[in-house]
Order: sequence, then C-alpha cells, then structure tokens
Amino acid sequence: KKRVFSGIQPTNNIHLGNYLGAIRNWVETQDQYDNIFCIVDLHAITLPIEPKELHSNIRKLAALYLACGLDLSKCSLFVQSHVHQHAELSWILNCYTPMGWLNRMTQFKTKAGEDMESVGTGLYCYPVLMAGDILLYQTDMVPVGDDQRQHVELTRDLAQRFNGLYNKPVFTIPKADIRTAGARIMSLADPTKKMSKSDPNPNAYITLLDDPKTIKKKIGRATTDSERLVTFDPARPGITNLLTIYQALTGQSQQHIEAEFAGKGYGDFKAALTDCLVETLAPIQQRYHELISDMPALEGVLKQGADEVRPLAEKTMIKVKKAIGLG
Ligand code: AQP
Repeated sequence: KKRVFSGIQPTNNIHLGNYLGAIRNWVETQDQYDNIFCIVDLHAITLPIEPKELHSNIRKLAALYLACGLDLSKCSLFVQSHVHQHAELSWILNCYTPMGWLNRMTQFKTKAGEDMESVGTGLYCYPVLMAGDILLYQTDMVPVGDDQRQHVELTRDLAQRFNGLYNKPVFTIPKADIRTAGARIMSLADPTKKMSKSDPNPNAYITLLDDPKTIKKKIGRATTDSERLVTFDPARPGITNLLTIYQALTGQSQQHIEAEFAGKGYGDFKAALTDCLVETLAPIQQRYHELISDMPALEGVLKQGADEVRPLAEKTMIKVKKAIGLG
C-alpha cells in the first residue's frame, strides 16, 4: 500500500478550511493507504503561543481528528514532538536547503509580514521541518490544501537533491494530493484571503466546534456583494466562496446548486448553508465531547501512535546518517 502522511498545527481550533482541504480527504481514502497523521506541534511554536493553550490545543486536535472519522485501525496518529527524529532530520535538511529556495516561500512572507527583524528563524525554516516530517516516513502522498502546494514541491526538490548528491535513493519522492473541492476555502470576512486559524477576526472562520448560533451569525455576516445573484462568479469572491463551501459539503454540481437557488436571494442561500453546516458538524461535535472527556484514553492513543511510527523514523535516520557519514 502507498504511504500517506499529513498533519495540522495545533495553533487554534481547526476550521472548515482545514476540514474540507485536509481531514475530510484523509478520512475518505484511509482504507486505500497506509496512513500516518501527525499533530505538528513543533510547527506551532514558529509563532508565539501560550504554553497552556498549546498543551490543550494538542489534545483538542487529537480528539477532533478522531471525531472527524480517522480510524485507528487504519492509521497511526501521533504528536510530532514525541518523535525526536523530526527535529533531528530537520537540522540535517537545513544544511542542504539553499536560502534562495526558502526566500521564495510565500507563506513565510505572509506570516512574517513587516516583522522581518524580530520574527523567529523557525518560521523561515518551517518548510524544511515539514519536508523532514514527510521524508522521515518514506511518504508517497501528502493530502493537503492548495496553500501547502509550494511546501510539498520544496520537499520533492530537497529529496531529489539529497538523493542525487549521495547517489542513493535515501528518500522516497512524495507527491501532493490536492483535491479540487474544498482545496482553498477563503476568509468569510475578506474572501480574497484564505481562511486561517490565526486570523485575528473570529468571524473570518467557522471552527469545527462552533455552535449553531455562532454558525448562523458568522454566515449571516459573511461578506457578499450587492448583486443578490446566487451564482458562481470569480468576480464576486464572497458569494462564490460560500457556494464553494456549500458545494464541498453537499457534493452537488455548480449547475445543480445554481438551479436550486435560481430566483432566490442571499438570505435563502445563507439559511440553507447554515443548516448544512450545522448538520455536518453536529455528529463531529458530539463525538468530540465524548473523546475529550476521557483524557487518559486520548493520551494513550497518542503514546501508541508515537510508538508505532518511531521505528519507521529511525530507519530513515540510519539511512540518512550513513549516506552523509555521520554516526
Ligand atoms: N483555507 C483553507 N482551505 C483549504 N485547506 C486549508 N488548509 C489550511 N487552510 C485552508 C489545509 O489545512 C491543513 C492544515 O494546515 P496547517 O494547520 O498546517 O497550517 P496552515 O495551512 O497555515 O493553516 P491555517 O489554518 O492558516 O493555520 P495558521 O493560521 O495557524 O497558519 C493543510 O493541509 C492546509 O493546506
């Protein structure tokens, strides 16, 4: 079976973009592959975060992974910092990554903003840590949202460079697996920006734990335009984003959805979208609350996951060190 690896940062409650762009796809194909899913906490410290919040986010994210349908008989689920080989490979790969490659990464530019002097170098090296995460497990496929395409490309380049340099197939060359529906969900407040966990405006995103009242409020306030036509139209990114969410949730075609709302206004459409979201999230939330209330069981799952993947990670580290002449 092909190996799949992916992860999410425990930076905040995860949102609809993380669900539609990533987790839902992991769940859909978990029968076909050999799956490893990670809570990438070392990535979460690339920007400041409160210790208590990080600790609690890690557990919440583990519970959400399971609540969304990941099945422990089909995948390993673990926390990145529990397997020290991630940090170790990251350092080694840093030594093989040209600065020019990292200078081209758009996520760093967006996240660092104007703060180039004081932002941590970890944020700059984030793509190398991510490359290490993927390469440690000899991954074939990386199911992610569209925003991670560039980082997976860098991972491929780095693996090819390393293999070429030592003339040995030390790393499997991975491929990004980016589905079309839901690959890029935009902010509800500013539909020209992607939906992001770290957006300071909570109305910009819907988290998987939002209650029906909050969902109704956020969808009600979501930016649209003055046209009042419920159609997919790139020139009107607000309504198009909401329609894209509706399409990803219902699995219906654009024509079908446009026909459903022909002659109706934004109010009718927003009410239908709210119902659809509430219906999708209710079972996830119910399962989440059960899982999060049994912390010892959840901690046990994470320990077991780390124990399962550690030997795979170590096997790659031995190959890497041998190629370089370390150890
Ligand atoms: N808006 C999005 N639409 C579709 N997919 C998305 N993903 C993120 N945002 C969207 C996918 O979710 C997975 C996990 O992302 P991450 O936590 O590793 O980091 P990120 O991509 O930086 O996501 P956020 O929400 O913007 O987090 P913060 O604000 O903490 O940086 C990835 O597969 C990603 O593609």
